[in-house]
Amino acid sequence: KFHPSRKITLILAPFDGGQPKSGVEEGPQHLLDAGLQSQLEELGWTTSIDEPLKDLDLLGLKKDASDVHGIVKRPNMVSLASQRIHDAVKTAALKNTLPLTIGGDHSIAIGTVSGFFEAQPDACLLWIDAHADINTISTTESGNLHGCPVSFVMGLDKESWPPHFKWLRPNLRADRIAYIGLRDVDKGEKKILKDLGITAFSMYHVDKYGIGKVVEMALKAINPENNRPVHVSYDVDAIDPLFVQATGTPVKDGLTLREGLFIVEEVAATGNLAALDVVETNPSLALNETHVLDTVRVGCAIARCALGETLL
Ligand code: EXY
Ligand code: MN
Ligand code: MN
Ligand code: MN
Repeated sequence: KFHPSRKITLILAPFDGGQPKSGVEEGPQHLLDAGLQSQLEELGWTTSIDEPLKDLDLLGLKKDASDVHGIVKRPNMVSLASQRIHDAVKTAALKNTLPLTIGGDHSIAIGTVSGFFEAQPDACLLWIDAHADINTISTTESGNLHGCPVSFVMGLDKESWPPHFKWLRPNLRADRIAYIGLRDVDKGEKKILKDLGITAFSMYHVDKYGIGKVVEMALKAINPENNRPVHVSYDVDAIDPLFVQATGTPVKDGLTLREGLFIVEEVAATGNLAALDVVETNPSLALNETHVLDTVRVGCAIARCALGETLL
């Protein structure tokens, strides 16, 4: 429904500033090397590539020891990168192409979500993750901004924001986001989810209702008339580490690979997918080459299933 012309802007976000482990910035190149672009073209999409971080001195920014705000690490680096990504996603969406952003760590969603919702204010967001990524500047215990993107785009605890984020206009409402796959949620995050009444399906709910019902309930909550553009922000750690080993914060007892792909197959079937992020593949955290290939293949499969690949 939203992309009859089937054009994708592939936005590369080789970014690791939202967390401490190097290697996640190599994710985009690995997915490209695995043939992502031709796989999407095979499905009938035209693709073009945008590299919004290309002329940012990421290595230099990473070395800047003064880039801290209390316990929060690298607010300047994360802000600069997310602003570039915000502009790229917004521009892609306004050109009637589907922004597919490849990370990189999940802090880049500060840019993808805020940018997409500026272009499509009626959109809704499905966040697929083992984690809720909704810590605020006050609740974060790690100081890693990849645990905080949702709180930024919702404007939570804005008084405490590092000054670098002045450019950011929060535009995500609590009734427009639903989570699937949660199983490692901090105490402070649980309180936020509860207080704001955010729709969240943990692995408990997947076990209780089955993935089919969970996806149905999640979409019903954020898109009751089935007429809103849907942004899916997909953290590969939602899927069990049996299938996805090469990621920075793996959590056991996750989605099976089929459950993980089914979620995006269902979104694809609604015809409403309008933006997609695939984040947190970190090839250097694998124990062997098979693990790297497995994880990278899962990243590509998520994109293909979201963009129309079917089993039959
Ligand atoms: N909740 C923890 C934190 O805030 O540090 C862990 C966050 C991990 C975030 C990963 C990418 O989804
Ligand atoms: Mn995440
Ligand atoms: Mn803007
Ligand atoms: Mn995660």
